[in-house]
Amino acid sequence: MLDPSYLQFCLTEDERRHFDERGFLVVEDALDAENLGRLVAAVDRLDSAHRAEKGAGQHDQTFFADFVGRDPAFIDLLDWRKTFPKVWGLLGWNIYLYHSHLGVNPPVAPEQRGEQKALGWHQDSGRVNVEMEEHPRPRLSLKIGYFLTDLTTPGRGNFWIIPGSHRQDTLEKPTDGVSNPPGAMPVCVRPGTAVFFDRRLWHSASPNTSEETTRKVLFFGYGYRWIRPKDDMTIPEAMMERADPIRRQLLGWATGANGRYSPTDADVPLRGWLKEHRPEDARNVVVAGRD
Ligand SMILES: O=C(O)CCC(=O)C(=O)O
Repeated sequence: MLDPSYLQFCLTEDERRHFDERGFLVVEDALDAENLGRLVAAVDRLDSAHRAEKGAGQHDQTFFADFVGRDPAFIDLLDWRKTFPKVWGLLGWNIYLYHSHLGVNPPVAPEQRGEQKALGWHQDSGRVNVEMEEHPRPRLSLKIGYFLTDLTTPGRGNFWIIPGSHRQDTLEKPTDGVSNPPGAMPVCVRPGTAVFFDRRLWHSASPNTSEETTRKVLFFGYGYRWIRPKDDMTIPEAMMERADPIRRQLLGWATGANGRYSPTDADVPLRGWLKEHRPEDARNVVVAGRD
């Protein structure tokens, strides 16, 4: 449940400028040790069950979409005090969670450690990048990656980005087929760090070539309510019922289809809360981030 203590974590002008210009934002210590422990335990439970079901081996990666309803610890991140105010600061109030996925990335098999392979550089949202006629493409959504394990050193399955590439509709890759494009860098962060990125930022996963550190990460994608969900959004009924109105908004609840295009107050309780507590963010237009 949002309360006035959230307001101390609103997006600052420097953060807005950084996100607009560089396409990402790093929020250190977004999670404290207790919450990290709770989240890692929830990831481990889900991962063990998933591995058993798939018969996965010790070097196999877990990619698990639509995980958010699988544990109360995950749902609590939806409107997390240290990050959520920055989400509404960047996108405005007509938002919801359109996608979530988690990754558990153990070290690759020793014989694969030296392999040179191109990273999978992409912008998010698939066909959106082909069918939007506007250039540069519009922002539309962002993701937060919560890094739960130590990624201060490259080679541990770090998330890679090309800062400032979010207004580029195409990416030129080196012709040798394996090197990274100019400006590419691994995101090296401590456990508990949240990394926001514009869906257009060119980014990639990378192999974990370390000897023993398994990477664990949670990605939360927020977008406008008129964007279709990318997940099935399998939220247990009891969890939906327990959620307060703003969480329900974030989980995709609406008065009806048109409530996603022309929202009433009941569709967007976040706007009501902002009107009362942060009127400058309740305005009707998103002035930030226009290209
Ligand atoms: O797992 C990663 O580091 C990359 C995630 C990614 O590519 C994405 O969220 O689109």
